[in-house]
Amino acid sequence: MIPYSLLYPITNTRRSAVRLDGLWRFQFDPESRGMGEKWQEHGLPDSISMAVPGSFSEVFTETEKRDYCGDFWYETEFYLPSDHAGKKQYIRFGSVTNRCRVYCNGVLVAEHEGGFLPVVADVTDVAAADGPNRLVVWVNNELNETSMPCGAVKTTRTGRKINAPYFDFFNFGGIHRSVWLVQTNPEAIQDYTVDYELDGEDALVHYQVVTNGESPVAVALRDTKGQIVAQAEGKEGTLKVEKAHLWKVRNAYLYTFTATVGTVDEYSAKIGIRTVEIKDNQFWISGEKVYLKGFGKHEDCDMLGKGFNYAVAKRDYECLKWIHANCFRTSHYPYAEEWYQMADEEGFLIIDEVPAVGLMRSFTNYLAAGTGSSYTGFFRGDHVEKLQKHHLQAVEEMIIRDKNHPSVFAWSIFNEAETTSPFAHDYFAPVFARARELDIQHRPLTGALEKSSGPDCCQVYPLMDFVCLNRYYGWYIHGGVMEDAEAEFLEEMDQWAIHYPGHPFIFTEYGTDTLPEMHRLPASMWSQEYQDEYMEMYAKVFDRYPWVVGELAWNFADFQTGQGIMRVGGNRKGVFTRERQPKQTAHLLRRRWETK
Ligand code: BDP
Repeated sequence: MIPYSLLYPITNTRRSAVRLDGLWRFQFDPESRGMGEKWQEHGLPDSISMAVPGSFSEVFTETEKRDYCGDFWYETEFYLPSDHAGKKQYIRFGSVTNRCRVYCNGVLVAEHEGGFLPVVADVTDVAAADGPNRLVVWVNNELNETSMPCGAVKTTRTGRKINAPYFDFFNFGGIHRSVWLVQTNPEAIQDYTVDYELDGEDALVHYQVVTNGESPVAVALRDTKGQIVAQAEGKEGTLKVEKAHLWKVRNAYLYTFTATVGTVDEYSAKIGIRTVEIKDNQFWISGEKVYLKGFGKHEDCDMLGKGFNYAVAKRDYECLKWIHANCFRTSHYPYAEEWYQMADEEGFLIIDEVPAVGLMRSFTNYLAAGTGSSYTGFFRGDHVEKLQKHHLQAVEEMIIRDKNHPSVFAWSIFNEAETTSPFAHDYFAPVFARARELDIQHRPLTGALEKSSGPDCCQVYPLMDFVCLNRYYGWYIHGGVMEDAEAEFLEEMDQWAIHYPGHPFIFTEYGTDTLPEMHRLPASMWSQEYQDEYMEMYAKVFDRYPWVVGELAWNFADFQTGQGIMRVGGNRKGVFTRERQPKQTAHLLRRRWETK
């Protein structure tokens, strides 16, 4: 069964969507008593208020609350719209991290594993017409080796559980994205898919609309002035657009695609007509060669944690435009859908990454990954089957959710997994195959490789259409000795040229932790000057190899991580600070990217 995530909620004359965001009730449940005491039925006995969307960790002032690991609960009430009779009602969460069970008036209506993709609950039969309806959500944020992302749970001497991630960002928990009450007719659109073909100046938009009934389907495409430019009938078909405006990088043109089902449903969304090709070792978007410039990002901000906020996203896009970026990777999980809508509109390219991070057993994974000493036998053991099941589920949910965004031009199947054993190949082959099967646009697939995944031993890059490298020569390796860093870097690049010719490569991570207040002459690690020298060295190496067709620096902004002797208030590799102000190197990248 395809996991339809109920299209992004919209309101029109046939369907409605109401945001349930705001202050919800919230309670920690360290002893996991709630279920036995039936909090799901009676409500939370001793709750406080909590912002939705938001991460609870980022608002508290006490260590135990910030680092809380275990079960926690949310509760709110909702009323059905007045015209609800004979309609279907759904509650849709953009995400709940890391897993949840949703109860409406005491009845279990949804269960979801994974914290970065939508959770949909059908509440039609349990929500009362005369409300209020009690919505209670059990959430758990414990990491393990079958969850996406992976990690473990440790217990302190006082018996307090804490998360021990195998990845380098704070494991923020909570309801991170908007919650909607969606109303549709019983017969409704479940999903739609578009694909493009260019025919001279014209474009063919091949479409499929999935409904749960037999009423006739009609589709129309409108230009930015609202004029219909093509129409068709049927659940599948082709729209011919004469003299099509193509969606181009940083020069987006969006049409409005509308599907109508008899008199019962209508769904509209913005689409961009564009093609994605790899030829001659390069990316071509809508027939134009594109060099990728930008960052790996995080959903991360002061006070919000991973909570989505329009103003923060808007600021990020303004910074991206200022620095002349054209691309980012949603490291290390699919972001809130609004990020993609904004990228569609601004003409940014996105490498959409599934939350497969930490597939390597290490509490300082970044160190193991950065230095290339990471083999831990991860893909052997009892956890693997379940992990792969969750991985496949996340790939399916991500592709179903994001496939129609013109900004999404590639899928990343993992970040820095342990790829050097044959077990890794056996693990990943079906996951890549499933992604290929699901995406009718056949977008290229990739994964981000850490240092150990070298050209001579990585078992997984042959599955990829282009290769993403995360490299830290000059930071984790030969930190402070730039000539050795450069020499070893060049040696590796020459090996890649021999082992995987004919494929484009991009850098999806390279960077140095840099304190905005620290200046040093001569440059030394952690200073603004060192970040500049490092970026200059990387630029020189990139420019030497014509098959390097993109540079996504690590990271767009400083971000929160767990505590550690190598983390000063988080990861400081941001080119911008966590407050989204430029470090010195932002100016250097801006100059380079203006003409690159
Ligand atoms: C890589 C990881 C990334 C880390 C980065 C770093 O992919 O999540 O934040 O290194 O060390 O290992 O900054």
